[in-house]
Amino acid sequence: MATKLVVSIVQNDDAERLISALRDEGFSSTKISTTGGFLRQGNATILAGTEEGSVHKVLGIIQRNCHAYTYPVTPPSLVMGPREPYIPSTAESIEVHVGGAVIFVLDVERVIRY
Ligand code: 2BA
Repeated sequence: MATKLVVSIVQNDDAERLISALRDEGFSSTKISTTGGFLRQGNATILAGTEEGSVHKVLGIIQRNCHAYTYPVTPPSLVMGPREPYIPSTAESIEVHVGGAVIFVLDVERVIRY
């Protein structure tokens, strides 16, 4: 059966619980500490290699253990204008919705262990 790699980007607070839940269901995983390109906040990327037939189980575990949240972002209070800096009218904080998990399922060509 084909092997798949489930790459899930989750928030740090959910990562340990997710790894434990995967282990409890018999799935190996690797956690990488990563940083979101938009918010520039730390998050976690979990790699889980598994048989194609088990991908739905892995996705279910991720769904049950990862939660969406909103992150307040305050735009810069002073913005450079064409002539001089100015304070934008939307200086109050806005909320960015993040996750629960962003998941990519990849085909794996070969698995090699030395
Ligand atoms: P960040 O890049 O820090 O993005 C955090 C949240 O900010 C995103 O949540 C999304 O709601 C918002 N956002 C991202 N880029 C935006 C933009 N150009 N304009 C407006 N809002 C934007 P999620 O979509 O749930 O993504 C959570 C994290 O998953 C991301 O953190 C990033 O680390 C990763 N991610 C999401 N999509 C990705 C992709 N296509 N490729 C690689 N990593 C991705």
